[in-house]
Amino acid sequence: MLIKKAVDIPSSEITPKNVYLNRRKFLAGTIISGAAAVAGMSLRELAEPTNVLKDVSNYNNYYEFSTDKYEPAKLAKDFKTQPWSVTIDGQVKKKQVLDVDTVMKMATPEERIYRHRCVEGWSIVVPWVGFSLSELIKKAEPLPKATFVEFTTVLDPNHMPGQRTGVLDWPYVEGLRMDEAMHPLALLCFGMYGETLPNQDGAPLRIVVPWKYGFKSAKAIVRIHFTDKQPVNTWNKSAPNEYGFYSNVNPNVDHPRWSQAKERRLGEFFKRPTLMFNGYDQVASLYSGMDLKKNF
Ligand SMILES: Nc1nc2c(c(=O)[nH]1)N[C@H]1C(S)=C(S)[C@@H](COP(=O)(O)O)O[C@H]1N2
Ligand SMILES: [Mo]
Repeated sequence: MLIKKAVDIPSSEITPKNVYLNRRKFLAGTIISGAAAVAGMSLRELAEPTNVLKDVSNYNNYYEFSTDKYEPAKLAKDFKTQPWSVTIDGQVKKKQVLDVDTVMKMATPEERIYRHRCVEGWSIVVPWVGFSLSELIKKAEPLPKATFVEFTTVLDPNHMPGQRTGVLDWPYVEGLRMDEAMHPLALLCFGMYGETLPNQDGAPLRIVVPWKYGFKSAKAIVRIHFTDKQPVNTWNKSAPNEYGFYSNVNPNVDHPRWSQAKERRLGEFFKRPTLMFNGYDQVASLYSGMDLKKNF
C-alpha cells in the first residue's frame, strides 16, 4: 500500500499494534500496566507477552455482528468484502455506482494518526490509512442544495448476525453536515497500521471523523447520499436523549448516564481529561455561534 505520512500526533503516542489487537486484555489489565509503570517498565515491554495471545484479538463496537465488544473480530472474520460497490447518489451531478477498488484509487492514500474517543470512555491513537473524504465529494460534484452527507452501512443479515436482531434499526446510518464532511480531517478510510482494514474495523471502507465520538464513524459503507435534509442517524433514532446528530467530543456535555469529562487511553492506568473536539481545535470554527449543549 502506498502511504504518504501526514503526522498530526507524534508517532510515540500511537497505541502499539499489539496493544490495540489485544484491547480486551489491556482494558482488563489496566491495573497491571499501572503497576508496570511504577516498576519503570515500558508499555511496549509489557505488551510483548500478549503478542502470542492471538485468541484475545480485539475489542470493537460493531453491532451488525454483536453488541458484545469481543465478538465482532471472530464473527466478522469470514465476512466477504469483495466484490463491493458504493452508490453515490442524491443531490449530486455525478450519480454513480463505483467498485470499492475504484473509490480507493480516487486519491493518494496517506497515513493519519488520529485520536479515537468512544462514548463508553475508552480512547486509542490509531494510524489509519485513507484520504480526505473531501477528495471523493469534490469528484462527485454535489449540487448547491446538498447541505448534508448520509452514509449507509451494508444490509446483509445473512452474514451479519446482529442484523437478525432488533437491537438497532438496520441498516446503520450516519451523517455529517457538508462543511464537516469537507473538512480535511474527515477521512475516507480503508486501512490501519499500514495494512488493509480488518473486517471488524469496517472493511472495506469506513469513515473516520476524529473530533466526534466513535459512533459517527460508520463502517462497511455502501452508500454515500447527498441531501438537503439532516440525516436521522441510527443512534439518535434509537436513543435521542443520549445521542445527538453532532456528537462532537465534548467534556462539558455529560451523557445522561455518565460523565464525558475523562477517558482511559488503552494501555494506560490513569484516566486523562477529555479534550474539546478530541483536541482537534482546527474544527472549532465549524461550530462558531452554535450552542453545543443543545446541539450535542
Ligand atoms: N456500521 C457500524 N459502524 C460503526 C459501529 C457499528 O456498530 N456499526 N459502531 C461505532 C462505534 S460506537 C465506534 S466506537 C466505532 C469503533 O470503531 P473501531 O472498532 O474501528 O474502533 O465504530 C463506529 N461505527
Ligand atoms: Mo463508540
